[in-house]
Amino acid sequence: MAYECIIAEKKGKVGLIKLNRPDALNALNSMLIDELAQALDKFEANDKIGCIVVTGSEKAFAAGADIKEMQAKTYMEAYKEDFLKRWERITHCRIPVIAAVSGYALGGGCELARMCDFIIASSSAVFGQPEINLGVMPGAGGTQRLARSIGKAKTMDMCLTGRNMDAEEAERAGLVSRVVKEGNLVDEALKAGDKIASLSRPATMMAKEAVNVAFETSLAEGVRFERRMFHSMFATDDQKEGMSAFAEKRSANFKNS
Ligand code: DAK
Repeated sequence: MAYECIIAEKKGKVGLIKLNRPDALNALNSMLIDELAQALDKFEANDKIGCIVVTGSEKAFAAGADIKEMQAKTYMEAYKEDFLKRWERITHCRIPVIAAVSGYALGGGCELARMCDFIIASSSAVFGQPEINLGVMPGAGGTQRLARSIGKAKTMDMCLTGRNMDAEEAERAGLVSRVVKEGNLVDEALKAGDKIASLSRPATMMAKEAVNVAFETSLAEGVRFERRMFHSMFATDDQKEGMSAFAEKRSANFKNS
């Protein structure tokens, strides 16, 4: 399917989504967010796809929600149309999603990257929540998800001063899982995606679900949930295959069942 604001393509077992509004530094307008949701729906429904990579351009992952689109909105318009309602679609994706970030990831761009399961950044990546400079505040999880990644001090610093963080600081702070050379970003993210997609799809889905429970519940409840999930894996063919393959010194051939 042809999109206007994104490019979506299959790379083997990985779904690659490129945000594509170069003239606006990939500012996230409603059309882009809708198209992103549609592409996620399609990849998720395809059981041959085991992982999704979301990326932008070298200059910008995304410079935020589209300021020009929202500038003149009234409260009633925003409320009635439930403005920006599809933003969280990515957080409901059950298969793993990697953000591959180069250049600016600001405002909603930083929040969108953080909604993915993990972030691989190029050395040129810049993260920030500059909404305060516009007379507003983060609205897509910046004050909440960011605080869970990098703690109160850095979240307050970013949200209150609007200062940006470079890739090195973002990795040190725990926002980013790894930093790679500029130019290698998409290849490295696809390599990580390929590895995930070569594994048992139910196992990666369950591992993702269990990690996410850590952010919603107490430690005791989370550990109990993890143990029950682990028990349920003995009902899968992939557990039998993975463990037999290890014992027989061969590679596993997972069937996603
Ligand atoms: N929106 C619209 N257009 C943008 C944009 C944005 N966020 N960022 C850049 N552009 C456009 C510029 O207007 C310019 O367009 P033309 O003038 O050429 O037509 C073009 O992209 C190139 O930008 P610059 O000329 O400014 O490029 P520079 O290299 O000089 O500067 C920059 C790059 C990233 C430092 C600068 O563009 C910048 O400061 N951009 C704005 C960054 C920002 O403030 N972002 C936060 C936006 S507010 C919610 C969901 C999401 C949100 C809230 C609620 N819910 C679910 C409730 C999110 C809010 C935000 O993200």
